Amino acid sequence: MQTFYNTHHAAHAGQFEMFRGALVPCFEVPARADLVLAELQSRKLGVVLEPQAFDNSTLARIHSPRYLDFLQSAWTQWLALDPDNASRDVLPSVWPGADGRSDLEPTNFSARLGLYCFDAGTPLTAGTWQAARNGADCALSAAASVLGGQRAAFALTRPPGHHAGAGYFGGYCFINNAALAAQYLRDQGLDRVAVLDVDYHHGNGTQSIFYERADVFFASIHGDPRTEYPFYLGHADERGAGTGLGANLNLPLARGVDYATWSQALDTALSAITRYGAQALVLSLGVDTFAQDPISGFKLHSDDYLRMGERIARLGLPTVIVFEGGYAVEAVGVNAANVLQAFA
Ligand code: SP5
Ligand code: ZN
Repeated sequence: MQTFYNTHHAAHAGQFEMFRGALVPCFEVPARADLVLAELQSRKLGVVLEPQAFDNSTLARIHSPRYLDFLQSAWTQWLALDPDNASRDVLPSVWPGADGRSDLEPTNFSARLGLYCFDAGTPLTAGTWQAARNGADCALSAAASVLGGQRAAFALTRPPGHHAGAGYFGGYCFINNAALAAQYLRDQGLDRVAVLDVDYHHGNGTQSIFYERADVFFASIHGDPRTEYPFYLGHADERGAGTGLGANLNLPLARGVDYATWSQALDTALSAITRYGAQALVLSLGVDTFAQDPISGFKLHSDDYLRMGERIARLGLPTVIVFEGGYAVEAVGVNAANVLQAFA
């Protein structure tokens, strides 16, 4: 399998995220991607490639121009407030809320920041744009590889992407890599594409991007949003809207479930994708479903990722695999590589 590795990923290295009134060290750290790469190399799983460079207009197929402008210039604006900001990450402290206007862009940087993100857990740093932008190239290159006839390709990148919407970041995500890959498959001529999101957290960004569209089916298996992040989206009654009605499938599960239960939801998702008639699959591969994950609540074990990979491969679809979450750093390489090995 071809792996498109983001050689710039470590340019994004947040220091702290807000948790219960305190700044705690980030869970989403550069070592995550390095350890997946090391595991792929030690197992000699396929070939590691540099991505091709795609134009910004490809990113604008998913993200709003004003959001991309903000993301690209945010660090410079942050430094303009105070040169001492160079040693501090950007974190928001104010949001428009349900009744504030988001059609107007405030002049104040902090106010604009709140328009473009939804949590205080996602530090933006000096290298965030560079890392996320190169990650988009990895996802698009993996999609191009699959269009070129490869059975599967892997975008090994961070920061992750599935919480990022058309116009906002959050949940450690800035650019929605899976959505970009799915859109690219559509733009290059496939009529029906499915995104399967197996990260522990609901892929609210991906869902929102495709919610009113019938040409991209979104299925997600995740912790029940009544208790789990990102809380405000991911319920079973969210089935799509307008022409997209029926093209969104959420399978929330209670904290604590193991692979026996989880895999039943996987079967449900895969059957729905088959019924939908997808011509290609984008897999948002988070391995934060692992029992030892420090911020999640499912109980999957390392061997379960082999079964997961086998089962998804049996769908028989050309598949773009995009790396998302997984924070048990010492196991993230083994778990992700298990999915890929079993798939290949
Ligand atoms: C891509 C992805 O997996 N994003 C997840 C974002 C989760 N952010 C909220 C984390 C809440 C951390 N709770 C800490 C509990 C530690 N005991
Ligand atoms: Zn996650």
